[in-house]
Amino acid sequence: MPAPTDVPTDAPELTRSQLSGHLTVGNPKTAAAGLPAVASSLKHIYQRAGFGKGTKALLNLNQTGGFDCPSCAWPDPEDHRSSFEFCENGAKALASEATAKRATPAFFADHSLTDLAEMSDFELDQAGRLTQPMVLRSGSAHYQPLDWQDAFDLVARELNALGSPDGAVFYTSGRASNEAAFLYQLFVRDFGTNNLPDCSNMCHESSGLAMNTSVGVGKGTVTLRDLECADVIIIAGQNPGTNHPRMLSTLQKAVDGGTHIIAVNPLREAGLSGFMHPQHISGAMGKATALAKDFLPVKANGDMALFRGFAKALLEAGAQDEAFIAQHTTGFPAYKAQVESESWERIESLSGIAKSEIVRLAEIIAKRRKLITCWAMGLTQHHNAVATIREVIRLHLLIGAIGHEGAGLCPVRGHSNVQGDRTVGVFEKMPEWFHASLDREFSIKTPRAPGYDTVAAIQAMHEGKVGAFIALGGNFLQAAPDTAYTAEALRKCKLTVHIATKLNRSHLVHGTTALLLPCLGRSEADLRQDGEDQFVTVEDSMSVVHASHGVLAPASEHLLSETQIIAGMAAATLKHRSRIPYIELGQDYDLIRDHLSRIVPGMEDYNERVRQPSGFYMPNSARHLKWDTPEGRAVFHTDELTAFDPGADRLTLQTFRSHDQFNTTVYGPNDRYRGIGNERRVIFMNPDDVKARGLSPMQSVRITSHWNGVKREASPFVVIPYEMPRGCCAAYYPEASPLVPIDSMAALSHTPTSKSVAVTLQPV
Ligand SMILES: Nc1nc2c(c(=O)[nH]1)N[C@H]1C(S)=C(S)[C@@H](COP(=O)(O)OP(=O)(O)OC[C@H]3O[C@@H](n4cnc5c(=O)[nH]c(N)nc54)[C@H](O)[C@@H]3O)O[C@H]1N2
Ligand SMILES: Nc1nc2c(c(=O)[nH]1)N[C@H]1C(S)=C(S)[C@@H](COP(=O)(O)OP(=O)(O)OC[C@H]3O[C@@H](n4cnc5c(=O)[nH]c(N)nc54)[C@H](O)[C@@H]3O)O[C@H]1N2
Ligand SMILES: [Mo]
Repeated sequence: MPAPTDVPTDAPELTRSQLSGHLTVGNPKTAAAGLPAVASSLKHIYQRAGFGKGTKALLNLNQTGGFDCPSCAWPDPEDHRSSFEFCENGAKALASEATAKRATPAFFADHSLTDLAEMSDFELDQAGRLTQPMVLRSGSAHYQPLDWQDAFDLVARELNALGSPDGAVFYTSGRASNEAAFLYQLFVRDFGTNNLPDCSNMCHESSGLAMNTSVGVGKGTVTLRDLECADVIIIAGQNPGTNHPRMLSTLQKAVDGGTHIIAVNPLREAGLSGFMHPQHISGAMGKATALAKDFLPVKANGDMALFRGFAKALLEAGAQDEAFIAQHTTGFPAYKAQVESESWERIESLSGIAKSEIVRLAEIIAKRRKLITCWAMGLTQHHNAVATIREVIRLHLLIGAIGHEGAGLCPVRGHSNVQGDRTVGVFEKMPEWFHASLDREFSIKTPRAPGYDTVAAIQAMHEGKVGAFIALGGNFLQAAPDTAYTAEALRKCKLTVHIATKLNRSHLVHGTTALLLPCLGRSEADLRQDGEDQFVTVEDSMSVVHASHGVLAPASEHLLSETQIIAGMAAATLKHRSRIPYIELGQDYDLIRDHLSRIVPGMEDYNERVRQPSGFYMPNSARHLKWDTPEGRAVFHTDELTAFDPGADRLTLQTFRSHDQFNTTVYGPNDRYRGIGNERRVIFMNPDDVKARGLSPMQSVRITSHWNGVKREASPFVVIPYEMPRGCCAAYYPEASPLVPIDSMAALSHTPTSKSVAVTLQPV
């Protein structure tokens, strides 16, 4: 792979964001939600969608018979939904989809590609919902409207002109429904490739891999009910107040019932400290429930050391569950020896947490064995992510904290249906049983060679091996690492296609020809050709599959559902080469669910069971103490203890989310809980690191990242002193994504190391 050169990689046309000049800095909050969250929800929804539509939208959000929230994947309570079962950030996601603004053909006639490239990501999103299929032809300065059939024929021509089906890449973002995702992967495999990278490759891939190889399932093993009755909940590398706000009401219930919460995070995030339930009088009045009893300010990537410390303390106290270990696991003696030979000095220095603290908390864990660990991107996006998560799993195996009520593993998923997309086949390397099932069901022969994951896809595009890039949702350019490198990669394609609801920067950094195919959002009514209303299904972070019924009027009469768009592309591309009736499947989702009920174990009688008000639960072998590993047991792997070392005089940068964004969609310029107003180009640093570098608060700096001898730069960012361990710093994604090296990936999972970037700073 040709290495990127040491040029300023933050090319202005790729980010278009400058300092606002209006930055305000206040004290970080010590509790999340409360009335400001209610006020913010209502403001977003009524300003963007209008009063009538906004009210209808909110009353149907996460209700039985309504639609699933398009924001995060946190589950809905089964028995006690309030009529406002949503959070501030769910309301923002919905407001963004239900906006009254439209990016019509007239908008594109008024704005050339060059004009659009001048806009910020926020402004692009503010253009509103896409209304018609649009094409950017080679040499043209504008996107122009075209008919749906012409769009499908264009895709078909380009795909069929490729030398090999492997010359096409089909990306998926985790918002696609089970029905759309299933039809998509069916088309892709029928066409002849497994090139199905998805956002999961950048997200929880490390969790799936660690769990599959240790306990034989790639998903969480707990339910909401388990969380409510756990003795101890560890929340590591996750910021629920912003990214999974509905989790806070579950945590509040747990705390009310006596659960001890331990937060593990370099930053004291507001949602970890306290919660003001906006639907309870005391919460709305500003009275917070304290959530985490203990807060461990771990060093960046110090988690593996911390969890090994817990294991060491438990072993030293003889607190392991010998019966569980003997009956259910393999590999324990080697792991035990490894832990015993690890020194406390090294554990303390890598984690940044004192032995006395680790031992004190290990005693609490040992006494009260119902342990659940929740984690997200703070654990998955590091070089040693798989080993770190396996260390978490080993702690659970050591004390038998899995497979019984109130105990287990809880990777908190991101996108609302990212888990379901995997279940139904969006994966570049699905297991053989899935291929065999597909082949049997449709009398086809799907290819078996693994396809490209996200990073491999970008590298292949860069090498000129990819002619067509198709995206089912998402914002590939801004979500991927190494923005400039990814932009070069996309520009080498002959065709780039985006199935999308709203305009984003990936639509402006395009192949020779580009298509925008506008689809219905999840909140919108989806009618069959016979006029009957139909619904889609999704799977939440705790493996509950349920229906989602759109209720709002579609943003434009020209929109098709994602499933119909996929069917149109498939039928035009494969014509008589395939016997699969794509158009029929795209019209009637019950037919797709019938196929799924015969293909995916656990989805039997799908159509019937998903019509039950709360849906149904997908089976989870580890939850029932069945170990679907080659060893037939839960596995203690021996992973060497490591922590990222950025090098002398460098800091470890993490790229994370503000309170005002959903991934690459920026809702606004504020980060209320961290006290930041009107600016996204900030870098949070320990005050002593600011001083030691001769910098001062509010000063503008250029950030340079260092990897394999290559430098990448992004500028300017304003220095904000903030409480965190020395050696760490943090900036928002996607502004800081140009700094994440394409070839810096987690071992085994290939997840870009968005939370472990070695950086230096220079004043500008
Ligand atoms: N409103 C909103 N909701 C969202 C999203 C959104 O953008 N906006 N995104 C969705 C998606 S796709 C996902 S994957 C999730 C993401 O949810 P999170 O994983 O919560 O997202 P991040 O903002 O990346 O936050 C990572 C957290 O980990 C901490 N952290 C960083 N490095 C380390 C480390 O080395 N160790 C430890 N222990 N902690 C560390 C950070 O300080 C931060 O609190 O949220 C989903 N929900
Ligand atoms: N530096 C850095 N990079 C990261 C991360 C990080 O923490 N740091 N996090 C990573 C993670 S966890 C993830 S999951 C990825 C996210 O990567 P993606 O999923 O690719 O990105 P999103 O920003 O969620 O995609 C937003 C776009 O989706 C489209 N969209 C919205 N709703 C719909 C819909 O219903 N249907 C369709 N077809 N399109 C729709 C809109 O056009 C919108 O602009 O980013 C990753 N990138
Ligand atoms: Mo994610």
